[in-house]
Amino acid sequence: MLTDTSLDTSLIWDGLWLNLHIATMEGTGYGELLDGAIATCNGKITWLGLRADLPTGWEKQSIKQVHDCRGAWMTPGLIDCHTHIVHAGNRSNEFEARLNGANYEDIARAGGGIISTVLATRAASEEELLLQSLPRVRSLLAEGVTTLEIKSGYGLTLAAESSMLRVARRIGELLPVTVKTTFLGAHALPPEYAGQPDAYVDAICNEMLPSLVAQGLVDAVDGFCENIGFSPAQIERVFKAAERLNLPVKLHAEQLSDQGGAALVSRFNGLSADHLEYLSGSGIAPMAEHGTVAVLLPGAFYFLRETRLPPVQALREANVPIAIATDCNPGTSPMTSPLLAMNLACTLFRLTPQEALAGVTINAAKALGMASSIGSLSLGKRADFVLWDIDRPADLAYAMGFNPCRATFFAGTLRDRQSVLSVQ
Ligand code: DI6
Ligand code: FE
Repeated sequence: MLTDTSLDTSLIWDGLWLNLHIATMEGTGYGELLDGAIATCNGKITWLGLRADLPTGWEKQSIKQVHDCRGAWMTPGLIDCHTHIVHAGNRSNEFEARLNGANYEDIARAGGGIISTVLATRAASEEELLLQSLPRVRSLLAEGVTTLEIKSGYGLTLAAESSMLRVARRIGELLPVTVKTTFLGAHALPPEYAGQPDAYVDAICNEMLPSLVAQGLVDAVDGFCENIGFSPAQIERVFKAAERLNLPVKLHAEQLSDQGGAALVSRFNGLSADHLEYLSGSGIAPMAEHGTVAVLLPGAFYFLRETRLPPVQALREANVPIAIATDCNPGTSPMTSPLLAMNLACTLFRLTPQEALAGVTINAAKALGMASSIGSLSLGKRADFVLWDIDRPADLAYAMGFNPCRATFFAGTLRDRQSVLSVQ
């Protein structure tokens, strides 16, 4: 008869990690297991606990790989739940021009702004887009990212949006990382539709989205609800089209002004409302009610030198989960470091280091609708995890520009640097 702690011999472990501390991100705080142990089988977590509680007799099992982690800390693989990482060119020229005194109009007249990225992205072949995007993705991977969301939105025609999304899918095939794609056709008004935003929204709803879905390129639908983007009524039409196709929605909401975007996306049971600097109380209650995650993007706040802070304390009080992402994009957040995003979330938004880590793990998983399979370390979840050379979890949010990632395991398998770097 087996006792509670003895090894169930029908259970085969193919990996075991010992001599480590684990931030499971389950339960309260970091869900710490000091001197913990974790075992996997077929890419999933099959045992997790204190080393002292390992089932007796485990040493007699033939385990393919036993990893001596020499005192490292383990966290779940990091999740970047909001990026525009596939795009061509960059806008450092505008950055420099602005710092030399140019104003918005000068830059627009010189063909700058978001449309310059649209034109560069349209002009690039898929191969070029991939080659330009891979180094940015590698930068995320070097800091332990195992799941990544990638938005379209710099194509704004069916052909160019599908190219962006195909490149996003290709990244997930070439590299050991899970990619979730998001159709962001309602990002900006393409020049061909100048003065006719509703006609463009018709094209999004009736032509672009259905075709992209038929090609298997869309996991979720997003929009930019703003004075300089699309109105709540236009976004609602896009969301209804998504709903007809059974796709989850999310929204760039309340970044520059309060448009009621967070309430709108919540009404559609949206996965997340993102940015939220101008969010008011009337948007928070619906988010709490519908389980819509608040995705904060401190890179854009920093780069735009925004001063209005997202209502972090009110979000906490309403129990709205808070995620953190890089928003990697060439215009407002040219950032490819989730660790820096964590640091900025703490210094600028006053998140705690624990909240920042939850923001790039369990709450980012919720923002992607994937919390049942990733985002924390618990039985049955995928064995995506990172080993860090740190003294305590707060080090991840504390340091600026230092990467203590020793190793990343994707579905239980070591993701060695060579395989990540050699992909062309
Ligand atoms: N909000 C932003 O900050 C970016 N997109 C969005 O919806 C800006 C993107 C760009 O300027 O290229
Ligand atoms: Fe964004």
